[in-house]
Amino acid sequence: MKGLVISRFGSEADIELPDGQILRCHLRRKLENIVCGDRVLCQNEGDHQGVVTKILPRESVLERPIRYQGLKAVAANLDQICIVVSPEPEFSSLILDKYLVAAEHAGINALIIFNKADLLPGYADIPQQLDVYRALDYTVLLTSVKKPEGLEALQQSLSNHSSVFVGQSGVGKSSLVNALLPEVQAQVSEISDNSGLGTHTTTASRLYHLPGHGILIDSPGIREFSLEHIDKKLLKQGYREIYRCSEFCKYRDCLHLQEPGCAVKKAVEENLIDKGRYARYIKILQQEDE
Ligand SMILES: Nc1nc2c(ncn2[C@@H]2O[C@H](COP(=O)(O)OP(=O)(O)OP(=O)(O)O)[C@@H](O)[C@H]2O)c(=O)[nH]1
Ligand SMILES: [Mg+2]
Ligand SMILES: [Zn+2]
Repeated sequence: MKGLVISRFGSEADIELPDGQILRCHLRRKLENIVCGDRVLCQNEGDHQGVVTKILPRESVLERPIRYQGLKAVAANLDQICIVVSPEPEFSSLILDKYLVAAEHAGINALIIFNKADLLPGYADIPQQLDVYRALDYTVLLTSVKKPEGLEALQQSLSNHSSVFVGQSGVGKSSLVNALLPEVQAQVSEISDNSGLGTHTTTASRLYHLPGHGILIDSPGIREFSLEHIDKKLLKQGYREIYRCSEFCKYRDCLHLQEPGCAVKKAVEENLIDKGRYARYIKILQQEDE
């Protein structure tokens, strides 16, 4: 029978069956890469145990590279990637850009959620930094779980979509899930005083149903989001304004470094392309670490 992957841990997964029941299933070795949001075929083997026999074709998949392991799927069958950022842990345009590149690469619409808006105006420069993204037609929502603020607008943006929350550990992904779905009690914990970083509270992705139609997947935060799997030529497609402009470069394979007749460099000089975005594109291109 058909099922939907609700959660995945080690060699097992929780599968939601058409009648709403959750069946804990064993995963065969060759089906090891199943993730939240996957639609699968499974068999009930009795005793509240089942086995997944097949992954049905995916409409979309968000992937990220894991060091020494290669590409790993994060979630499947999404139509929206919600990148959650916050003032604490420290906001990083570079990390945001990397998620956006991954979203563009996967062909999935991205939504930027600036959470912990209650910590403004101490960090009033961040909404300004986000204006660059608004100008690129990304939707940016300001939310606060503590105040609370912006949660209705967020709910509206999520309804009728299949979304995943991604972002650094500690930005408040699970807190937002709890605020949106009061019957859910996802585990949440404080940011470490020493490092100012999140403590990797969520250890496995988990799929929730939203009221009406819509799916929301909470994912574990990551400290580093490298883009090693993205081909250099594809990277520029991940920067949508660079991609649009590259059509006017003299050379089709222009990487916008020092090539003659580069329309992107010209647009940067003329302030038509944001200097910060271009600098980060170059930084990722040259694979520099922060
Ligand atoms: N001030 C403030 N704190 C918040 C807000 N949302 C979440 N927090 C706090 O941020 C901390 C981390 O929240 P989590 O929801 O566990 O963060 P997460 O993104 O799920 O972290 P991981 O599961 O590790 O990826 C907790 O102490 C929350 O109470 C907010 O809107 N304002
Ligand atoms: Mg969490
Ligand atoms: Zn160029």
